[in-house]
Amino acid sequence: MKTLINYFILLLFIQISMTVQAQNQANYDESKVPALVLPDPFVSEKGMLINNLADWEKIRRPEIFHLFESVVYGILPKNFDAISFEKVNEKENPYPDLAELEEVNITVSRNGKSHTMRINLFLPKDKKGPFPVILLINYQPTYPDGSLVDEAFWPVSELLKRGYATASFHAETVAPDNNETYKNGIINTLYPEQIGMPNGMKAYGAWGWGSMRAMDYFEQHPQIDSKKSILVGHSRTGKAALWTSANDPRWAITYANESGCGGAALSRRKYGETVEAINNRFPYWFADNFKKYNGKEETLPIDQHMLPGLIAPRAIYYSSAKGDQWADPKGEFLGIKLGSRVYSEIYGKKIEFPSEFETLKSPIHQESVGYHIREGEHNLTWEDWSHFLEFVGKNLK
Ligand code: GTR
Repeated sequence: MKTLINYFILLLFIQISMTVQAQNQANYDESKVPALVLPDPFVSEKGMLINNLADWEKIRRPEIFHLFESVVYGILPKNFDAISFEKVNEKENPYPDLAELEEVNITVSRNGKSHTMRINLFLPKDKKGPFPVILLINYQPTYPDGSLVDEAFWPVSELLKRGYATASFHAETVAPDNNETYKNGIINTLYPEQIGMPNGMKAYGAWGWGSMRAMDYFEQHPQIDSKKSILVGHSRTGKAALWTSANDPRWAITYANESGCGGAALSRRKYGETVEAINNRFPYWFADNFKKYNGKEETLPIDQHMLPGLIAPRAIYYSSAKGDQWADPKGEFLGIKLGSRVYSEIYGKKIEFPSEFETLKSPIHQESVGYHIREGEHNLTWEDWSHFLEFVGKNLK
């Protein structure tokens, strides 16, 4: 036992020192950012100019989706044989006056095997549904005191008071956030054929799959207005939220807070966290193919400014923190600013982003696309939520 504990302490120590080393070696100097030559979202692989909805949806969107699936995130499998929902009663409801708590086991089977994941859903009490719902993909396995909610990160009571239902599931319930154990969830049980495939699913595919199963639950729930479903992720789960929504059109609004490298930020800027840094520290997040671009971001057939177009015309929101240079706030801003062109040029949304990042007035809330940057460090704070909720108020139709 003692040896095992020592082993985990050693692993933790190695992980922390790899992080510090990677962050210290990163480029934070704008003058060293390479001149950006980005792939064009509006030119097809055969060189055809894409400037209308039919060509976008029939030709270019599928091309871009396929590239993200094969070289960045890996497959998010959609097939299974059966799904069932069972309410359990294990934890105390932290909001007996404000909410009904539903702890739900979702069991999915495929090829004779099954996996059970858990979501926790709070429904406003003494208000009339059906309610819009906000799902947070949470990666804190359990809060230190064993509670279901940490208000500093997931402000459940504020959301309930504003008339939203809100739910979360822990990433661990479908794929542990760990290089040694990430397969010990749906990958081993339900989708073992994905193992070893260069474009096979890893943690992001699995976390996206979990979000889709939560949506399956919302869709059959009489107290939820599933057409008004909102998906939220911070950092690693912000990347997962974006990939989920690119796969699943049932999400009305998608919010990625400080999702950085492999999420909001342009990879070609090589500012802060790079493709190599993220693949070395988290080899189990993205498809194995992504590793081919370690140090060679300029050879990627896509860049992250092409990701919002996969979610369009549904609403999308990004945010950054000035103290979170590792996530490259300017790269995140450019990701959404350039990404919003599909919203305006193909879907006719009214969007005007400021041209300069350095002088922008935050928040920027446009039709279906929004962004803010705040002071402070890497975190999902009430300030982030409150800007986002204002955007939701304007865009949830
Ligand atoms: C960091 C990682 C980032 C981001 C972050 C987080 O260590 O480098 O890409 O995902 O973790 O999830 O908090």
